[in-house]
Amino acid sequence: MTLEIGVLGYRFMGKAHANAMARLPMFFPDAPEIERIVLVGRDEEALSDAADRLGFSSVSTDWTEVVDEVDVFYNLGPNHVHREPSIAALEAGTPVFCEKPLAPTLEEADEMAETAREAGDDVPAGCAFNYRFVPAIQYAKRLLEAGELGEIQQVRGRYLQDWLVDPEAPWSWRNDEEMAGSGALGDLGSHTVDLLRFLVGSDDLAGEIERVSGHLQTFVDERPVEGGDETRSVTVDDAYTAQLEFENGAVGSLEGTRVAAGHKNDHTIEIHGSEGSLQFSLERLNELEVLRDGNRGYETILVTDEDDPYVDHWWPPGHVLGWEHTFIHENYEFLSAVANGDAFEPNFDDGLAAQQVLDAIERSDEQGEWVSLE
Ligand code: SOE
Repeated sequence: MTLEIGVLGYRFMGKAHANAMARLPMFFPDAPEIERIVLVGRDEEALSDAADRLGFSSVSTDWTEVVDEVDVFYNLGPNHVHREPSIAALEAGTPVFCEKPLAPTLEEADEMAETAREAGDDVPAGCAFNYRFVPAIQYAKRLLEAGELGEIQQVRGRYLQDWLVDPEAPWSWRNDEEMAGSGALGDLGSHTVDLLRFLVGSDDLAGEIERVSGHLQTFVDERPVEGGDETRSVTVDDAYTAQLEFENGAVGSLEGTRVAAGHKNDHTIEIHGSEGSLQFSLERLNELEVLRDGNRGYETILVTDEDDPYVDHWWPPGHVLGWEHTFIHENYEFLSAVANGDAFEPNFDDGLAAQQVLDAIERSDEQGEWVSLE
């Protein structure tokens, strides 16, 4: 059976997912057969051009006509467009893959996760936290679950970018609270929170995040609108920091920013247990630094061996993978789950769980005190 796919959104994420879909039959022959049948957007001219480039056979400017016509619906639009089409698709029994953060607000994420639960496990609702599908992260998870780091005591996650360091960098929807929800917190922090939950969130490791103390900061309050003389207000954070406490008593710290000059896409995770440590950096994503067995220094594990996760689908050992592969891996897992009627993770409940942490960080900032998660 061929899965007919409809995708809303054709810019950055549209390109990343369309590229993944095009690569699947070449490198993952056991992936379900798919057809990119419709690309959805508002601007007809840009849409037709994108459909030609990204391999879609038709276009639509009305998502309501698409969500129940396709076998799978991808929601890759800006955050404020996540809720309505995703809910409509799930209510029509169509599996949904939605970009992160799941929604601009906790209320919307809650509603989306509830609809996904009602739709049931055979209608997968995935939240596209692509960094779970970096081979080194999956390798790290195996080590942690095998107990190789002992009891988890401390975690650290930071995600640094610099595309807003210039005060003249143009305004976009990512600077608007109504459309985005939050700034660096939601856009970057959602990834970091999800990775920490994925790696140490199980009951026999650190468990869930129980309370947080957060701080958000905006450095540039107005930005120029591209192609004109106007400016628009920035209503989200440029940077956030947070402290965490996990269920097992482990402590953690988070940081995310769009104004860290010199850092383009620097996502780092560090985990310390009673018997060892590990660290990962997206800028060296084929490597995992691990310290264990009482050694005094970190060992660099090159995650490009044939028995490493997904690598057998690609090149001979040592021929490195990149950022785009994370999308190919997540599309492979998600579409296989759809075809086989299996559950998929990260799902909308994972999207909601990340949103609960982000929301608590924002409330903590407003109230000036630690906030517990319910
Ligand atoms: C922001 O610049 C961004 O594109 C995020 O939206 C993505 O989720 C992240 O993977 C890369 O940075």
